[in-house]
Amino acid sequence: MTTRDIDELFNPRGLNRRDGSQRRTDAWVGGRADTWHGHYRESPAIRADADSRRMASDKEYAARVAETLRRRDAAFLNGIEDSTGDGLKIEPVSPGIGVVVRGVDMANLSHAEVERIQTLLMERKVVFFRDQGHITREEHIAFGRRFADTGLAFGRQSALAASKPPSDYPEVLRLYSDEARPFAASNWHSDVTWSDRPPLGSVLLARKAPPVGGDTVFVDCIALWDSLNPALKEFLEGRTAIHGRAGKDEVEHPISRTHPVTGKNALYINPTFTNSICGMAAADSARLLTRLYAKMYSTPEHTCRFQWRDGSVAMWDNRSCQHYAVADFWPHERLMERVTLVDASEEDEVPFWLDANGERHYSVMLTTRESIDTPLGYA
Ligand SMILES: O=C(O)CCC(=O)C(=O)O
Ligand SMILES: [Fe+2]
Repeated sequence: MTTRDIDELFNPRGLNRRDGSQRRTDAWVGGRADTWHGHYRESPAIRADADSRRMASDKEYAARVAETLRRRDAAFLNGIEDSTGDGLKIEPVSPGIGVVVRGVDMANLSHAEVERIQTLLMERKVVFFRDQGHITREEHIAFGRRFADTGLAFGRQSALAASKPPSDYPEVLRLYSDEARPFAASNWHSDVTWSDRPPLGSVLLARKAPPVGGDTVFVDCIALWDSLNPALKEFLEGRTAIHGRAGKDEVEHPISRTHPVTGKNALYINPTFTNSICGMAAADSARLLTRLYAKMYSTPEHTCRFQWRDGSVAMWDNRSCQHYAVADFWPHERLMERVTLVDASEEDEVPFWLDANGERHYSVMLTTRESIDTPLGYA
């Protein structure tokens, strides 16, 4: 595919199309500017594993998908109680990503609850709990260990933790901001993609939520991958991008990352850590990344937004979603504590793309692991 072909894929359509009478000079590709006439089916179709383009032309097929979605959403909206009778109530935050699970005490989880939460995490990419302010740091860590191993701030990378003042809980990352120390991770990212072993996920607890603002937004990267034009998917599949700092902590990750549990592919680039697409001229890579980001971060259909209260928790799958902490709450205090989850096996922990023959193509660290001693930011 040539650069021209790629440009064509991103050309505005519908109301925003370029024609003789209407000459847009921007390169906007987000929102619905690159839309096609069936776009309103796109996000629902992804949830049903359906083909939105076929839905546009095949009415019977579309009706079957509609039925599937009605049933699925009704089940969710009823806050279904599991057949195992675990008494958990679930409440979707959006149709595709995010779910609040009620009736959980993180300090006291049954085996069935762990399994249910794990399943929900795989399906919904981020799971929220309320009213967990009572849990101790030990219990926070112990909760994480029901699902995976726990790491330090950067997952397997211990460097920063080692440089911090010793604490009784090196596994608990404290994120504090107030008037004098304003801070928010207000940049789209998935954690630690400058490493070849980014953490599997995190369990973030609001010890003190601001009275207003400071929400966190999550975006579903599997839906983002699915929503790309098929020709662009084909172009990107098997390609890699460089993340990190030149000569310091550079790693080559697949752009389409296959999830080790669900087998689904996620769009695995982010403007915080990704530098360039391999095998493309710098200008072409920059242009394509910019367009992909514009699409990724301006499609609210694939996002959910969580409003924190004291004791609220977000547990995310770092392989299938990205997040952004909204920096609108200054001068208020916001204190978050995070336990970082890592895979037990390096085989699953190192990102990979699974090709059609079932072969895994792993990320490659371009600098030595030791050179990650001074990581990029905290995220
Ligand atoms: O503060 C937040 O809401 C998110 C912070 C963050 O990016 C992280 O913990 O990885
Ligand atoms: Fe983060």
